[in-house]
Amino acid sequence: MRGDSPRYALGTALLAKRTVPTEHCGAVVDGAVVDGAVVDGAVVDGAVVDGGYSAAIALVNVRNKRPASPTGWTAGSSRRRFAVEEETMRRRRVLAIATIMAVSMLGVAPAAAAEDGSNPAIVREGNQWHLRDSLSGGPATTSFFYGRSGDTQQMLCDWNGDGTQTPGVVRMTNDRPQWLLRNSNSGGPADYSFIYGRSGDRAVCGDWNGDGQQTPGIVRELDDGTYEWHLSYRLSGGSAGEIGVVFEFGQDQYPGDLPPAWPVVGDWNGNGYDSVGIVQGHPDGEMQWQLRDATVAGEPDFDFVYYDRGVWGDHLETHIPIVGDWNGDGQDGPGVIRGSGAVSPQWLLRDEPSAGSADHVFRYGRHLDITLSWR
Ligand SMILES: [Ca+2]
Ligand SMILES: [Ca+2]
Ligand SMILES: [Ca+2]
Ligand SMILES: [Ca+2]
Repeated sequence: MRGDSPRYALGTALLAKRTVPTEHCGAVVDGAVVDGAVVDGAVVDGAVVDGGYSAAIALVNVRNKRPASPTGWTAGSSRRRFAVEEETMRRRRVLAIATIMAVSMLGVAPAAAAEDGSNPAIVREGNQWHLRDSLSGGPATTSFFYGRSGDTQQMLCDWNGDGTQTPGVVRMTNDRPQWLLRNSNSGGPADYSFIYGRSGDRAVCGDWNGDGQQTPGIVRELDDGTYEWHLSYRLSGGSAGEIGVVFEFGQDQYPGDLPPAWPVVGDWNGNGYDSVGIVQGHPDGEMQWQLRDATVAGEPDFDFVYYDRGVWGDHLETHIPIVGDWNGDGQDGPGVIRGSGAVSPQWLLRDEPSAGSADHVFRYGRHLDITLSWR
């Protein structure tokens, strides 16, 4: 398969032109080949970008680590010094070209907003973010590192109201959940950092008040399986009553058993306000969605089964709910991501919040990736 890959072939050709010491060449070639994703990429969508990213980093590392001048060339005639400088410049040019080519060819594109509806995103090993800009399998269109592998929760929301959803993570700090939110789809420091919630809470985010800015929420399971929702209007900590609303909605009918009832949030009626819901897995394999349009206690506005072939308590095959506005009409719909160890997870997405068949089906990511939507 390697010989079929233009990425590998051109990367090798470019790298072979360079005259850096052998061990540095080896590092780059190892990066290009081992992570070069020809093997991974053929099996699992999205892996190609890993290779691009690693190769690009490897090139940068080589440039940084390379000795300032080759041994034996440090002293000599002006002609020799000129030769050293020219050689250095030539290497820099080749390295720059190789880096640019590796970055552009291997798919490490600058962060860009998705234009239409929601699209797939995955987080691998807790802090490797891969975003794709269409409802289809293939390489990621934006990849970056954010957070730490030990962070407990990952999400994508529009924290600053500019129309683009960007990462947020929750990290346990002194047994309290620390929220670290960033305004761009790239690596770097958090733009907002605060403590919110308790250990054991599940984190969500949404635009609860319709102002275009998405803010945190937490879901706390009470002793009887009832879910208590705390929705905040601010990007800061504070007591529940001061910064938002608190109410109960939904109940895990089989508390302590697998699968759990998953909390979900979305704009089910397309009015610009996000609200709440739960997805209850049942022993017969049905996934029941109970969604409410208001952020107060009450009966579900939608109650339907979407996907009836879930596998109860089977650790080898997972069925994880996902929510997104897949067709870009302003209304969120349900989805199920079906995964098992051997193949790339299958995304089964539906436009309407109702029972029926999937409108969008594709494979993206790897088993045990965290699956998210973004726009
Ligand atoms: Ca934003
Ligand atoms: Ca808001
Ligand atoms: Ca709504
Ligand atoms: Ca929609």
